[in-house]
Amino acid sequence: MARLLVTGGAGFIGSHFIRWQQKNHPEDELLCLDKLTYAGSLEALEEPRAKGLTFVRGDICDRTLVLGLLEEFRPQYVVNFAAESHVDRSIAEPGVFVRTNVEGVQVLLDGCRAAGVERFHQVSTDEVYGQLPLDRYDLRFAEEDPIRPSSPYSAAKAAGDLLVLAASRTYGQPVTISRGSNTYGSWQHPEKLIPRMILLALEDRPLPVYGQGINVRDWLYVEDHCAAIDAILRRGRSGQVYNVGASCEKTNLEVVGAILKALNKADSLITFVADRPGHDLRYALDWSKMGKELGWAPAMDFNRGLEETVRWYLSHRSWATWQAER
Ligand code: NAD
Ligand code: TDX
Repeated sequence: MARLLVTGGAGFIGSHFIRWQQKNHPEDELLCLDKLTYAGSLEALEEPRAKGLTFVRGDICDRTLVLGLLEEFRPQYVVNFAAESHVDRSIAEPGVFVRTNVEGVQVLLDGCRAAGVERFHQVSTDEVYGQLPLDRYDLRFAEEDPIRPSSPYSAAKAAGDLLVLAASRTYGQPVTISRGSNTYGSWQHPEKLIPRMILLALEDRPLPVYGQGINVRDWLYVEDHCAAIDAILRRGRSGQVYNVGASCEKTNLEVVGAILKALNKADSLITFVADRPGHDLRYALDWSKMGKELGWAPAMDFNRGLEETVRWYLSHRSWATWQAER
C-alpha cells in the first residue's frame, strides 16, 4: 500500500489520474491538494471522494500548508498537476503563471525533500521545446533537445522543469518529469480547443479558429496520459525526463472538422479569427523512451476518443456551460 499526494487533482488531467489510481491501485491512499481556481471543479472529484479520496483546498505556493500536509500524510509519492494551464490566459496575465508554475514547484520540491518523499513527479508539457516548422515532418523533439518555450505559459513550465532537474542534480532528490502532448477527454475546461468547439457547435455559434487553422498538435487521450504518468512515477528512473506523445498529429482545422462531423453540423460555422500572438506551428514528440523503458504506448484511437468526448459533453452540458462562464 502506498500513499499519494496529488496536487491540482480537481483539474482536467489530475481528476482523471485520481480515478485511474482508484481503479488500478485500489489499495493506495490518496490525498488531493487543490486551490480550486476557475479551472478546478469539485464535481469532478465527487465519485473519487465517495471512494475514499481526501480533499484539501489550498495553494501549492503556501509553504506552511504544504510542509504541514507532507508531515502529516507522509506520502511515498507526490504528483504535481497544479498549474495555470491555458496559453491564451498566460498572454493576458503572465504573473500568476510564474507564481504557480515556478514558485509552486519549488515549494513542493522543498517540502518533498524535507519530508523524505520517495518520488516527486512533475507533470510538464511538450510546449517547453517550442515549435517545429510545418514543412519538416521528419522532425520530432526528443528528451535531450534544448528547451525553447514560446509563451509565458510554456516558459513558466520550462522554468519549473529546470528547478526539478536542479533538485535532482544538486541534492540527489528523487524526481521525474513527463512532457505530455495536447490532451483531450471528459472534464476538460471549455477554454481549450476541443470542448470549446463542441459547446459552440451545439449552440450553432461561430467556431473561432486562430489564423488559418494550419497549426498542428499531437492529440493524446487523457487515460493514456494518466497511464504514462503512473508508469513513470512507479517505474521510471529518477532524474529522467519522459516524453509522452500519441503520434496523432492533426491540424486544428482537421480537429474542428471532425467535431462538426460528429455533431452533424455544417463547416460554415468555422470562422477564422486573429492568430494567437507567438502561436507555435507544430508540436511533435519522439516518445520511444516510454516504449523502450516502460513498455507504455497510447491505446486510444483518435476518432473513438473524440466520439466518447463529444458524447460526454452532450450529457454534461450544464457542467461545461457553468465552467465556461466562470
Ligand atoms: P487544469 O487547468 O484543468 O487544472 C489545473 C488544476 O490546478 C485546477 O484544478 C486548479 O484549481 C489547480 N491549481 C491551479 N493553481 C493552483 C495552485 N497554486 N495551488 C493548487 N492548485 C492549483 O490543467 P490540466 O489541463 O489538467 O493540466 C494539468 C497539468 O498537465 C498542468 O501542469 C499542465 O501544464 C500539464 N499538461 C496539460 C496538457 C493539456 O493538454 N491539458 C498537456 C500536457 C501537460
Ligand atoms: O478557440 C480556439 N481556437 C483555436 O484555433 C482555441 C482555444 C485554440 N485554438 C488553437 C490554438 C492551438 O493551436 O487550437 C490549438 C489548441 O489550443 P489549446 O486547446 O489552447 O491548447 P494549446 O495551446 O495547444 O496547449 C494545450 O496543450 C499543451 C494545453 O492547454 C496546455 O496546458 C498543454 O501544455
